[in-house]
Amino acid sequence: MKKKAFITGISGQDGSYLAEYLLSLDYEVYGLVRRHSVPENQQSRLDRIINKITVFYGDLNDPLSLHNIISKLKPDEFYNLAAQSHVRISYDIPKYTILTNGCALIDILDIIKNSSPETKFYQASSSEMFGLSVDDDNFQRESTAFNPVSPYGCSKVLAFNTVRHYRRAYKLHAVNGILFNHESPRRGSNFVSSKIIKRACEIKLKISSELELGNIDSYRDWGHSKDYVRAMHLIINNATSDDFVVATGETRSVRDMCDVCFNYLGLNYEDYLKINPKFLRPEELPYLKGDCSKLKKNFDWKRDYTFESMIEEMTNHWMDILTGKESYR
Ligand code: F7E
Repeated sequence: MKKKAFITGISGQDGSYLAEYLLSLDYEVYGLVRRHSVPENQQSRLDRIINKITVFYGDLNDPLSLHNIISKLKPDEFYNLAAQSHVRISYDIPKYTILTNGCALIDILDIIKNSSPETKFYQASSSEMFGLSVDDDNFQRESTAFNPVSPYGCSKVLAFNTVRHYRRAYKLHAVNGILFNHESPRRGSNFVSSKIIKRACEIKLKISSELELGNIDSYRDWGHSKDYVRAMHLIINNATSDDFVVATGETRSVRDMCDVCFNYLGLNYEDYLKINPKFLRPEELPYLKGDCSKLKKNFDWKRDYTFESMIEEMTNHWMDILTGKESYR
C-alpha cells in the first residue's frame, strides 16, 4: 500500500517541492490550502502536479478543519510547513504570527494524539529561533540556546518546544527540522533573494533603474529548497524522534548576494543600490551560520546546489519570466 503524506503549506515554495519529491517516491500526497480570493495565484506552484495530489481547504487557526481531515485520512507522515513565514511582516502582525505558527501546534498535535497517534509529525522549525545566539566557533547547532529577535522567531520557539513536549509526554513521533534560509525560483518576491534577483533582471532589461534594500550587511546561511525537502523526508523517517539542523555551513551577506547576481548579469550592484530605512527591522538578526554535522552523520545527505549555482538558476528563471518565456522550475 502507498504511504500517505499530508502537507500544510503545500502551495508554498517548500510544500510544492516536497510534494513533487514524495510523488517521485510513490507516496499519495495530500495538502492543506487556505481560501484565497485569487486561487490561481495561490496554486501556481502546484500546476504541474495538481491532478496527482488531493488538496483540502482548511486553516491552521481552524482546528475543526484539521480534525475533520486528519481523523479520516490518518496520514503516515504529516509535514507542518504552513506559517506566516515573513520575518519583517511578523513585526506588523505579531499576534497573528504567534497564533498561526505557535499556538496552532497545540491543536494539531492534540488532534494527532487523539485521532491518529501513529502519524509521524515534522515541524518546520527555523534558524530564526537562534536570534542573537552564536557558539564560540561562530556556528549555530542543535545545542545552541534560542534567543529570538522577532515575533516570527518567538512563534517558532513556541512550536519547537510544543513538539518536544508532545514527543516526551505522549510518545508521539514528532520531530523538528531546524532549517536555515533556503531559496529557489519559487521563493516569494518579498524575500531578499528573489527581490534582489528579480530587480537585477529588470535593471538588465532596462525596466527598472534602482534596487532599494534595508540591512545589506546581515549574514545568512543560504541553501536551496529542493535540497532541503530531501532532508525533511530523512528527518521524519529517522528511527527515533529527534531534531536536526539543515544548513550549508557557509555564510554570505546580503551584499554578497547582490554582488554575485549583478556580476552574473554583467552589472555592478553599487551603481543601482539605495538603502531605504523602510526595509530595516525593529531588531536585526545580524548573523547565521549552521552546523549540520549531526544531519550528515546520521544520513547520506548532501546538497546539489552551491550559493552561486542557486543564484544563477534563480536569475535565469526571472529572466525567462520577464522576457515572456515559459519558466517552471
Ligand atoms: O531576509 C535582509 C534582512 O526576508 C534576509 C524566512 O524564510 O529565513 C527567512 O527569513 C536578510 C535579513 O529572510 C531587505 O534584514 C535587507 O537580514 O529574505 P529575508 P529572513 O528574514 O532571514 C528564515 C530561516 C525563516 O525561517 C523565514 O521564514 O535580508 N534584508 N534588505 C532584506 N530582507 C527583505 N525581505 N527585504 C529587503 O529589502
